[in-house]
Formats: sequence, structure tokens, C-alpha cells
Amino acid sequence: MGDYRALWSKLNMDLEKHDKLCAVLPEMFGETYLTQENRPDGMNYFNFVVSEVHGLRIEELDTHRKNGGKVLGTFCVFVPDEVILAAKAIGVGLCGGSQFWIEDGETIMPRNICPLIKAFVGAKVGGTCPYVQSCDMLVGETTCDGKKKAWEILNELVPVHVMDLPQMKKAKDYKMWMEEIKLFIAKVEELTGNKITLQGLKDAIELCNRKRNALKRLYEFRKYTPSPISGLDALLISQIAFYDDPERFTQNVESLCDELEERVKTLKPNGKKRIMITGTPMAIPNWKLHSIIEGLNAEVVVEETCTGTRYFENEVSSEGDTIEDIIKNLADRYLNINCACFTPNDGRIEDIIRYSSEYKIDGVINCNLSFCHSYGIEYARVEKSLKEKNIPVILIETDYSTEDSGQIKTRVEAFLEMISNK
Ligand code: BJ8
Repeated sequence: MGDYRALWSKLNMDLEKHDKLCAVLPEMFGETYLTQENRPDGMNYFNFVVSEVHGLRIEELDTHRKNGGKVLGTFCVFVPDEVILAAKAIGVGLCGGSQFWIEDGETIMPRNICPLIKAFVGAKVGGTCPYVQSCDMLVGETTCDGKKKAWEILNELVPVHVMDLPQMKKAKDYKMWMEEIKLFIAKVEELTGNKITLQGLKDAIELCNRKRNALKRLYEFRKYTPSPISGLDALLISQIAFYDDPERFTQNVESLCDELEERVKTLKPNGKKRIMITGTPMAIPNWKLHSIIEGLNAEVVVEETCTGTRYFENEVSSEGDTIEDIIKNLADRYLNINCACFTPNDGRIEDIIRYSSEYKIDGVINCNLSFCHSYGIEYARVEKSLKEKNIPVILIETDYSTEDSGQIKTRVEAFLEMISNK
């Protein structure tokens, strides 16, 4: 990475503390990623993006802002990217996946809160994330109690707009979500000074759908036995989707897929067990569970998470002659996401069962971030439904520290052995 200290300093970052983060990331990435064998050449682009994670992209955000553009930070896949793009703004996902930010988060949040929340609060409080520092506004949502209260804390440091997400999927909830999208449009127009037009929304839908389809194409290749790409690499691509330039990202995923198209012609069985991960999101650089699983005789072939299928499933329709039509299309697509913050959430169970057969799954690992009640409680239904189908499943509850890695490894090993003897 080049020298970006002047830029970071302009963003009011704590340079000394940030240096510590910059010192650990490359080593962690090298050990987890660069030691993998026979990676597709197309991963070089994504390696490069990681090597410049706090550099080049931040410079791009800075240039955009110097030219009068705005940057919005988001924390959930329910926030419609199309609205942000239609206002010629840039959206960046800010969910934190590093233990590094937990200490600062705990200075202001209770310890018994999901690490994802403590991490993004800690990143802002400590001034150690250049993405958070580049944002003109944050967009929160009312998905879980921890997040809802975190917005109040963050709002004291940076403007936060909160989208009120319904908790059910009745007809009235679709209407309510349409109203929320309208309020969001008004807020984004006010912030950017740009009017959101019908054509602007249609163009943004086209771009976001292309990005979704590129990821969908990538996941299709993971249905092959063996998968032509590791679960670790696929996870990295999903994580980068949240902050890279959407056009450039899509092109690079498509060229990687062209390469995978050739790879699948010469695949040889490797005898590895095929694992689905389901549960809470894995924000960058949370590679812990994938790394443990793929360090054993198994491959992760699908993630039913928001850093997996929930991010790209279902397109937004661009049919319609009015902005109202498009807002309805956005509400329809987004409310189709199956997050545990909804009750009931049958769609998620159906997705997990469907993916189990589509991806020829040998076993499911339900990963739950500590203190996430919604997903933690929903596990009972996930387990029951999978057991009824005779699909092995275990629950791993974990945070971002490495303290429990040995214990998780032992449990995954035993799980894989159980699958083999089945
Ligand atoms: S759509 S999964 S991105 S809310 S922060 S709920 S882990 S306690 S992130 Fe999420 Fe949107 Fe749902 Fe997806 Fe639990 Fe933690 Fe809350 Fe979390």
C-alpha cells in the first residue's frame, strides 16, 4: 500500500492506532489467503483490492467528495443501493469484522453485545476506519435492538438516517417499506442536492442487477463437485462487494467466472465434504470459520448469509413508468430478503433446504455471532428442519477473537468425522 498518511490525517483518523491495524492485516491476509494452493488468476484483482483496502478506494472516495459528491455508509442489505447510486452518491458497507475495533467499541457499548455492532461503533469512536471517516451520512435500520441503540450513539458523531424496517411481511408492511424508501429518497436528495429521477433509478437498478447476476454466476460454479473456487475466496469477493466500485467489481467477477468456466472442465474429485454456512454475516476481515473448515478436509460451497446469497438473490424489476412503480419494485425485492429479524421467517428455512440439495451439501454449520438473539433463537427451527431432512447440522457461536479457534476446530473435526461415518 502506498503512503496515504496525509489523506488519513485529513479524515481526522487516529494515525498511531490505525498503524497498528495496518500492521496486522497484511500478515493475517497472507496467512489465510496467500497460502491457499491453485487459486484462480482472477483472484489477483481481489488480492489487490485488499492490499489497498485503506488506500486507493479511500482516495477514490476523497476525489468523489472533492468533486461535490457524497458518500453514505450502510450496515444492512435492506438499504437500497439503487437510491444511493441514482443520486450519484457512493455507498459503502461499514459492518466491522475485526477484533481490533472491539476494545474501542466496549468503551461505549456493553460487553454483551454482538461483535459486529461493537466493531462498527469502535471503528468510529477510535477514528481508525477511513471508510467511516469518509462518510457524509450513515444509514441505519431498525433490524435488531443493538443496532437501533447504536444509531443514537453514532448520531452524536456523524449524521445518521434510520430506516424503519418492518418486522413482518404483511401487505401493510410492504406499504410501510415503500414509505420508508420515499423518506430515504427525500433524505438522499437533500444531502446530495441531486434530484432522483425515473431514469436514474432504472440505470441504478440495471447496474445493481448486473452485480447481483455476476455473484449469482459465481455461486453457480460452486455447485460443481469439487468447487472450482475455495469458500474463502468466494467469501472475500462477497465482502469486497460492499465497498468496491460496483461497475469495476462486476467486470472482475465476470472475468473470474470466465476463468472458472474453463476450470470446471478439468475438475477432479477431491473427496472433501461440502459445507453450507448459514447464520449471521461475516464482515471483512472475519475469515475465521471458513479458514478453520477449509484447513480440514472440507470446502465451504455456499453461505446463506448477508455476505452470501442474501446479498444477491432476486433482482429488482425495472418495469414501470413512474417513480412510484419503481419504489414498489424496490420494496418487493428488498422485503424478500429472509433475515431473522422478521417473524415469521419461513423463507429462510426454505432457502436453506433448497440450497442443501442445489449445492449437494454434506453438512450445515450455523454460525452465530455471540449475543445475536434473532439468529440464535432461530437456530432451533433451522436445526429441526434440517434434521427432518436428515441433513447434519451444528451450531457454532463465536465472536471475532481467536481464543476459541482451537475449540471450534475440534468441534468441526468431530462434525466432519460424524458426516463421514454417516
Ligand atoms: S439483513 S443479518 S445485514 S440485520 S447486528 S442482527 S448479527 S445482533 S447484521 Fe444483519 Fe441486515 Fe439482517 Fe443481514 Fe444479529 Fe449483530 Fe444485530 Fe446483525
